[in-house]
Amino acid sequence: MTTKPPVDDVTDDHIEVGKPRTWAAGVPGITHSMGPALTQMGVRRSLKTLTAMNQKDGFDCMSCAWPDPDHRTTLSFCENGAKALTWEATPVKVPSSFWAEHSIADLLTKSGYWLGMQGRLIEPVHKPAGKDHYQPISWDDAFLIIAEKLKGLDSPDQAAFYTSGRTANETAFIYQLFVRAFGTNNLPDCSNMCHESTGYAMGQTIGIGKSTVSYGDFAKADLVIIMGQNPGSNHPRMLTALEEAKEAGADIVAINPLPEAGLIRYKNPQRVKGILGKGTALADQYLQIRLGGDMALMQAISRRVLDAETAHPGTVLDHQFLKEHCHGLEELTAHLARLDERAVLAATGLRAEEIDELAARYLKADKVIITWAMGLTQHKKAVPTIKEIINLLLLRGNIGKPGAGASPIRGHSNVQGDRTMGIWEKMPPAFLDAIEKEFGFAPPREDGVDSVAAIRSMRDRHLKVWIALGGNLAAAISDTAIAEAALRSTEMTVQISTKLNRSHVIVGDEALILPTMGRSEIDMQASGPQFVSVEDSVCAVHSSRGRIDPVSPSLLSEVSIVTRLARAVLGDRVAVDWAGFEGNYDLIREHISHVVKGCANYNQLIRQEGGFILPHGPRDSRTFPTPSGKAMLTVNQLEHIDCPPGRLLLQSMRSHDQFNTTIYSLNDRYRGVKKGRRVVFVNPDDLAELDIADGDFVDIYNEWHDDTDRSVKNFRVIAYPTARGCAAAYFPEANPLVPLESVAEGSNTPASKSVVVRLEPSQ
Ligand SMILES: Nc1nc2c(c(=O)[nH]1)N[C@H]1C(S)=C(S)[C@@H](COP(=O)(O)OP(=O)(O)OC[C@H]3O[C@@H](n4cnc5c(=O)[nH]c(N)nc54)[C@H](O)[C@@H]3O)O[C@H]1N2
Ligand SMILES: Nc1nc2c(c(=O)[nH]1)N[C@H]1C(S)=C(S)[C@@H](COP(=O)(O)OP(=O)(O)OC[C@H]3O[C@@H](n4cnc5c(=O)[nH]c(N)nc54)[C@H](O)[C@@H]3O)O[C@H]1N2
Ligand SMILES: [Mo]
Repeated sequence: MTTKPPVDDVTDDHIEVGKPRTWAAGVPGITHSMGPALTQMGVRRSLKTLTAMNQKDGFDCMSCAWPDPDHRTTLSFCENGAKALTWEATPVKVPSSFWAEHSIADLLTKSGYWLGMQGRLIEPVHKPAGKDHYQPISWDDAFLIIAEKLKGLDSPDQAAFYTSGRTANETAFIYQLFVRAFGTNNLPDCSNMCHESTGYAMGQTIGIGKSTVSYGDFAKADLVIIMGQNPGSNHPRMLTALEEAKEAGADIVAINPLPEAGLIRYKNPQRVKGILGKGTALADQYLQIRLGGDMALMQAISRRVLDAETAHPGTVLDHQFLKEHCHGLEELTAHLARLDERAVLAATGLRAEEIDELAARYLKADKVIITWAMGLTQHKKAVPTIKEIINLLLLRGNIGKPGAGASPIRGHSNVQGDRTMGIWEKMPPAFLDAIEKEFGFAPPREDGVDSVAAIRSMRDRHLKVWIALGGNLAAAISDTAIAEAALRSTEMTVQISTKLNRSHVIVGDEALILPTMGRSEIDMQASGPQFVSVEDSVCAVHSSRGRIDPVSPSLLSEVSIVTRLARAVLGDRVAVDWAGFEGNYDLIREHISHVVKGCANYNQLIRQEGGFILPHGPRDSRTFPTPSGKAMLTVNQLEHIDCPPGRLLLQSMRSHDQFNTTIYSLNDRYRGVKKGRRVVFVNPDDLAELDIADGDFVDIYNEWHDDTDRSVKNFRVIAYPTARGCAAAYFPEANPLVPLESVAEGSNTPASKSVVVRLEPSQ
């Protein structure tokens, strides 16, 4: 069965296109773009929730994983955090009558935006096999149905248990415990589609896949390089840290094919000068690199660093650091001596002078931070690209000293914590040993499936049950048509969610939705109100306590859902006090203390004001937990995607008014787009060559080497100053173009930022 595109995503003849903005801020956004959600929420509930967000005794913002500074202000949230909160905390509920009124076939015609705007899910619902409607059922029946299904499988590996990165540490820990006690490591997560490449590259080079900087390092840096990241929309509070860095004298360099407003200038909404004045200019240098050109650029800078050392021996490299802590300098030097400068210019699309200028900035700075996000991780060569960042930093000792380091900026607010707690299809043996010791059962040892492998396995009819703790895989994963067919070929899909999304209507024979409380809501259990904990991008762990009444008394917390499911499935097969966990989350934290490295005395540490920072060898003491005990400089063969003539390289990215697959509005203010998302941004010179005009409507094709038709129809062309040869469209609308098999080597992350496409006028 093929699905027609949802209705209000294709009515894009009303799109309005203005000039892209050259600055980013927070204030206008709060008043403009929160409109519908804010109206739903009402003023009192809005104020109560917004003032509790990111406060010391409040809850953690559920939007991105940007860290909190020590000095929090009363309104410590950004425009997009406020949108995420109003979206979650709406008092509007999906009524019981909804399920009889809307068949799944009907819901399939609705857009993600429409589904989200129906309000909060408040009762468990079940779609029996052969029926086209969900119907309300009791919690007990819901757990029973799922337990019967899971217990009836031939092997635990026929089920997979997905996690999205909003899940808190306590929930994540007991969820992976339940899944491993059930007997599988099939724990795919959103990280597989996100920073997995980072984890691999950093794990192999410095021994740990997490940021080596702390929040305070930004204000100490001489140079901050921001690669493949759009903080103005996706980590708006980072702009404050960049402003502080700038004021303390740092240079900022942005490397991005698009001129992103938030990297150009910032008007801090919490400062008078930000509201009334011109704000702070951010990027001192802006390199509009070609998509996927970053590996070549990093190699070219490292080469210039090595050449400078040859010209002035003993003065450029950090020899003592390299000697004591690193391995592989000779091989790297020999390899980069052969770097082909023409290949660098072709791959980057930059001028040699621009690269020279960046190299000069790098050489001038004693303390350099490099940050990155999806613009680097979602390419075929993502892993070696990030390894080249590490090479460059290591050459001048820019890891493990104040004001310097490698800083991947995570996406979901607790995606990093979920990994720390064991959500991974291939947790290392030491973690599994600790589980075995603590709980007295033998967890499975074979690796499980990641997100891409899960879709393949469903397609091939191995995986029969899909359970998702949050998220929206149907819309988030690549190759939409194949992924939807795969999900539909399962025997059962279960979604634990706050609000309706596409994954609730792309279902297996049988399907269930289990509604859950959001992070802003008071979680009352037998021992009293509970808090949970989360880890941000810089390894700071702190508590989060809901502050408003749950939207309905019938809702269960995520911890309740997981513990009750575990009891229904496992009975007393393992000696775990699931009921105790539900009543008092301290008992979960007690086990976390024993199992998770760096979390000893978790209950005490988490109660400290502001929480605590997890230990990190490279950051704290320049100890590198690699097999050699040293940081590894690596040799990576340069390769870049050659686009055939008449083709463009397309990236799929976020607009300003979305959180991943959740669409808040159809506008993208900073890029000047209103009332539509089916758009494709193309450089005007490329348009001229292709004989296509701004405002034309085109169909976009990907000619991947298999027989599948991968196309999206009726996209409005926007002439836009992106790098030559490159194009951009929004995720998830562009996901049908990304082949499931097109992944980053090593990390298996969909290469959603390098899709070779052809544009054809729409009929
Ligand atoms: N408001 C809001 N906040 C969010 C999210 C959200 O959807 N909305 N999502 C959260 C999540 S899960 C994540 S992972 C993060 C994502 O945060 P980002 O990584 O900022 O997200 P994208 O929109 O994918 O933007 C990718 C950026 O990289 C650039 N880019 C693309 N390809 C390349 C390349 O080859 N080289 C270089 N140098 N640049 C490139 C793009 O032009 C764009 O500016 O944000 C998190 N925060
Ligand atoms: N083409 C393309 N594809 C991409 C990307 C890209 O840049 N381009 N980015 C990738 C990235 S970085 C990521 S992280 C993934 C995101 O993949 P996912 O994490 O799977 O998707 P989200 O849209 O973040 O999930 C949102 C849903 O989570 C549920 N939810 C929200 N809050 C809660 C909560 O508190 N509890 C529970 N249980 N559920 C909740 C809601 O039902 C909501 O609809 O997408 C990836 N896909
Ligand atoms: Mo992400």
